[in-house]
Amino acid sequence: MSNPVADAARKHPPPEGHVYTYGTAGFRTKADVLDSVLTRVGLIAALRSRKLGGRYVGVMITASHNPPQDNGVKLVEPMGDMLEESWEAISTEMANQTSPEAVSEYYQCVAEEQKIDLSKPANVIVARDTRASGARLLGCLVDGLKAAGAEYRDFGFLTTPQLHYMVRCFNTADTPDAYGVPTEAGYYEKFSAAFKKAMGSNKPNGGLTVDCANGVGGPKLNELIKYLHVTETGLEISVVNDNVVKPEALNVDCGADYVKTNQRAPPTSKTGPGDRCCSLDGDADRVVYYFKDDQNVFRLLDGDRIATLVASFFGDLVRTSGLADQIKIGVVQTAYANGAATDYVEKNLRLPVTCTPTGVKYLHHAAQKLDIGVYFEANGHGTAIFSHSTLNAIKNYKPKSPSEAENLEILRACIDLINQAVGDALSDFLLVEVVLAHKRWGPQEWLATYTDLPNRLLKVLVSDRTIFKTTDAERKLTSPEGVQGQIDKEVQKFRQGRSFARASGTEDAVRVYAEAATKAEAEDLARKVAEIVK
Ligand code: NG1
Ligand code: ZN
Repeated sequence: MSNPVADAARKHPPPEGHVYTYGTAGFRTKADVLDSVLTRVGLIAALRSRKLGGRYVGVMITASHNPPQDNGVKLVEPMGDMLEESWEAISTEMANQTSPEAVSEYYQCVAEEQKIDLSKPANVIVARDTRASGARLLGCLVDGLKAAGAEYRDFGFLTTPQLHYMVRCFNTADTPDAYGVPTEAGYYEKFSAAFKKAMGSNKPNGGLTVDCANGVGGPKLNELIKYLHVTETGLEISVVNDNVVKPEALNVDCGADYVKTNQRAPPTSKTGPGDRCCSLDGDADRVVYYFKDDQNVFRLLDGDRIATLVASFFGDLVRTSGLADQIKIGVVQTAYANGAATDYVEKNLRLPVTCTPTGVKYLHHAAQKLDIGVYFEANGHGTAIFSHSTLNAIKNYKPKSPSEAENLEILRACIDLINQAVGDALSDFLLVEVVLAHKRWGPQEWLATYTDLPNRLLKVLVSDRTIFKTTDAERKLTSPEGVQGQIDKEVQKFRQGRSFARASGTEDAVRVYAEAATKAEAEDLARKVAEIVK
């Protein structure tokens, strides 16, 4: 009897002895060991869609900010959320089946356990970033999708957030919650129209340079710019590092991760003092801002800064539109948020802060509990989301004065400007531009809101990172025994010291973060803690 699932698995056998894990960013590793994983992800995507009654699920092939020779794949739920946790485990188990027969058996077993009717339709939307390995991996994925009898649409190159957008659009089409037109043009039209409305009569102060990490964000931003009409909005954007013809240049000496980790501008940067710059990562779901001050010193405005800027703006808008007693705003951060940012939100903005483990899905879930949840990782990954009742309150509110009406219009436009499916670097930087224009702020005024505590992030190679277990939103180690005690002892010796260590979910390493009163102390504390975990 023919067995297309086993046949597909046979065509793409796994390398011997490799163990795969569906981590915080899906499967991610060297591209040359991913063929078998992609085929199996095709099978899982079909199962997941069938489990959800044939709703569209997404598959994105990307390794984000990681080096050009890496790649990865992640699944997207119908509303654009990250894959449900129990299915992460199913995906991991599927990826680690070795023989074709075992793959086919496991496929049947999931169908049975999950009560999935395999004869029902499955719908999958696929896209990839610009990595050289993407085309080959797409082929492997399609073999899995076809073997499972799924209908699929391949959107070619998209940013990760564009793929999330498409998935949400397809699933909400012809409903009152219709998210947008599920085409690339639909995406550009939606966000550019919202940007123009949110800007109102305000004009940006000077141009913006966007570093696209030589990734898929480059061509997509160039496309978006055509819809933004600089003559209308006054936003002059210069796009740099948008070379996708040379895939080996991806994320190399440029991009959001380079800027955040090295705390410096890409070496190719040619901007002058006070010029606003931002950097996207390789799949354009992260953005960080920066500029050179009058002394030519590099100044970073990272994800924490974007969160504080956006939260304070929404706070103002909610108040000035007359909705303050109906809508509460909160900020969600991870342990990597700068202590000064947390302090600023709690003490100056007087908003509650929730701390979650690393990984957007945790932040997203925490933000879903708030009326307006602003969540950003320090590395620039994030967005703001609005609860259903908040959206209704904003939609139905009858303004009591022309000024309330004007602010309400801006608030409504901001909701459309934010990609609520997932953090989106393109939509996020447009929102930042809106806020700066409304506040009539340059980067210097933004920076002046609070002073970051000096900090240092180190990557420590250990023989087995799985022994590092944490609690308290990853801020304390419970294993190996005794290590946390040693860290605490070290931290106490430093003024304004804070440090923690956790196993990375995307790389084979332990990350150590430290902050303290001075740069030298932060570096010293990070090194001491790194010695402890080594
Ligand atoms: P890991 O490798 O688990 O630290 C990194 C980032 C996360 C998140 C994921 C997914 C840091 C310290 N960690 O996770 O914030 O963005 O990658 O891309 O930046
Ligand atoms: Zn990314």
